[in-house]
Amino acid sequence: MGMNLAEKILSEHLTAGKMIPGEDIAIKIDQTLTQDATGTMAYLQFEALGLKKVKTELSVSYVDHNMLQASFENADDHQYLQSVAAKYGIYFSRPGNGICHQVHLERFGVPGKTMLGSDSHTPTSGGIGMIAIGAGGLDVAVAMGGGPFYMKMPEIINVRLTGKLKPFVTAKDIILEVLRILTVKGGVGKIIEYGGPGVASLSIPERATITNMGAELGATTSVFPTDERTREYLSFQKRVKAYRKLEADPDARYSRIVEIDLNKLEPLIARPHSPDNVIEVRKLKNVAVNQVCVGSCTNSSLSDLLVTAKLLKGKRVHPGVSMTVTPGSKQVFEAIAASGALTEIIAAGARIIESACGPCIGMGQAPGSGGVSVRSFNRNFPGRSGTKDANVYLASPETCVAAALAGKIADPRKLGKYPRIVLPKTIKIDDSGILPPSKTPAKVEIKRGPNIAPLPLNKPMADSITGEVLLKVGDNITTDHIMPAGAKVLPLRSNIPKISEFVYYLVDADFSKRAKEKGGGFIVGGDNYGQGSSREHAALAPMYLGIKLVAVKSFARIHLANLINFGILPAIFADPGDYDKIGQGDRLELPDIKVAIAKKKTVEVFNKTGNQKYILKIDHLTERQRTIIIAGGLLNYTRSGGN
Ligand code: MIC
Ligand code: SF4
Repeated sequence: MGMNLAEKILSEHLTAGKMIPGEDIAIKIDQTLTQDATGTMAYLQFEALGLKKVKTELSVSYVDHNMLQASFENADDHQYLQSVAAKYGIYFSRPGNGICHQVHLERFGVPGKTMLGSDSHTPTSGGIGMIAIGAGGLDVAVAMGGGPFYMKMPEIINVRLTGKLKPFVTAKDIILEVLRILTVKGGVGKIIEYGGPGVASLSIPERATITNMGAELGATTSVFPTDERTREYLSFQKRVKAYRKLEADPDARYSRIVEIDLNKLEPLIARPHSPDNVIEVRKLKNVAVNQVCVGSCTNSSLSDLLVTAKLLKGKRVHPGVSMTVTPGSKQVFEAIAASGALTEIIAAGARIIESACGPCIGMGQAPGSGGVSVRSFNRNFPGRSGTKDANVYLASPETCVAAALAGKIADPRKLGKYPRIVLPKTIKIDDSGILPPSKTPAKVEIKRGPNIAPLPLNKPMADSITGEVLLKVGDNITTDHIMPAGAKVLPLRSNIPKISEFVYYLVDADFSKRAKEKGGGFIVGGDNYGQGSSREHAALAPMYLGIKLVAVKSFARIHLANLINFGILPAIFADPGDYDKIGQGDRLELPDIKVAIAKKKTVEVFNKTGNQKYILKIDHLTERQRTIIIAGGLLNYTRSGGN
């Protein structure tokens, strides 16, 4: 029987287990990527491993998130990251060089390789045929140390593309359609493998837009086959040697096939506050818009910005709209400057932002109160823009421009003839924004500013635990709810005691105070708990506050792994109906929990307040994960000789 593409790449990297969906496997990791907001923790953890050098083929440390330097914290962290990279054999992409995923695709992605990145949009490089997976910083630190990455073998879903996109219908509309079909939890435990005759018509940046937003499906990763378009892209990047032809065998099998006829697609838009809340743009009438943002790791490639410029050319942004444009990388920035496209964007009245995540993560450009923002980004979770009551819509750059010009959500097909974009034949390749590691690492001193607080460690699991339900939340809780980002909180990423004050603060401003007063406790949640980002701070900071158990109906993949890594027991209601019986403030008792974690498939919970008993499942935990939780997290486990 033939293999699909994901199986082929995974089998080349398999170090343990059988590739049967749901079975535990371990894979060798060739490349790692970190960004600054998760990187400081990842490198503190790497340092704690006591190694001289990374053991991967390639590791890159990017600075793209914490770019506003309103005070000393971010600049201090950048210096720390630069010195760590120089010392431990890691390439360092300087602030200003671009958004990690865009730069990685351009300069480092290699078809057929595996990558682990401390950012949930790491699968962007799946556009070039990599198996690129997002994970918590600690997992990435372990991978840099040469350790394999453990996961459950995902099911492989095939999205079969046929036909060709019509003018003004884009790659963004393809992934929005996939989100409409599969929803934000439809990809959990799955790899999305694209195929079919429609693939050939998509450029690499277009494929990367699609694999990037596979993160919004909750998927482990997404991957495209490679072909002549891949070769062209690599040759454009003067890296044609990295090309390798990769495709599924003709008789490959998939757990499900989703067919999308590109001819039938039309411009789509995700409404507040979820990327799967998708509707046709034409159906939204009279939605006035205050802000439009083009950029982010999902839509900031050269062609995205060239089309933005062409559509804006000679026109003016509506007086009621503030429009921002963010080039994804220094390469894109220089190219739009050289071609004159930048001038057209500026002339139309858009505001230009440096190559970074920027508004996507609430690092500036928060909309006004109650504001409507249309963005070419990938997430529109509540509060993420920096404004609690803002309404964020997600759409293609083309739809963004239509909104910017009309002052309201508008069908881009009304903009006239689709402009012809001609990419330059060659592009200036200048890697001066990427610093190679030092040739004399022994001489490099690590620079640690006062913003970097020591890493807190958890205690081993007690024999029995009691505590209060400190918070009860609903379905699809995102890590942006648990550990908000934004310009105020992000600079505290290297300081767990300080950042822990913001846990759940947009949901319940007293949460952190209450957790401290009660000496920790439990969290109860619904389905798809912890979707969204890879930030391990959403587990690490609750751990610091004494959270011992998170009981939910189901988990998102990366957050589940992060809870385990920090020694918090992630348990699932055996009877989802029990969720309704538990109330916030209830006192729970989990007797003999340590023995149960070590040996059983379930744990018993006694609700002292409601006088009830519930059963929580823990059979999703592997033996290794159980030992990690009992040890009080992966760092304790590794220190005591576990691997
Ligand atoms: C995001 O898009 O939410 C982030 C910010 O890039 C996160 C990482 C982080 O929180 O630092 C992600 O996607 O993993
Ligand atoms: Fe940055 Fe936004 Fe991409 Fe996250 S989703 S890496 S914040 S651009």
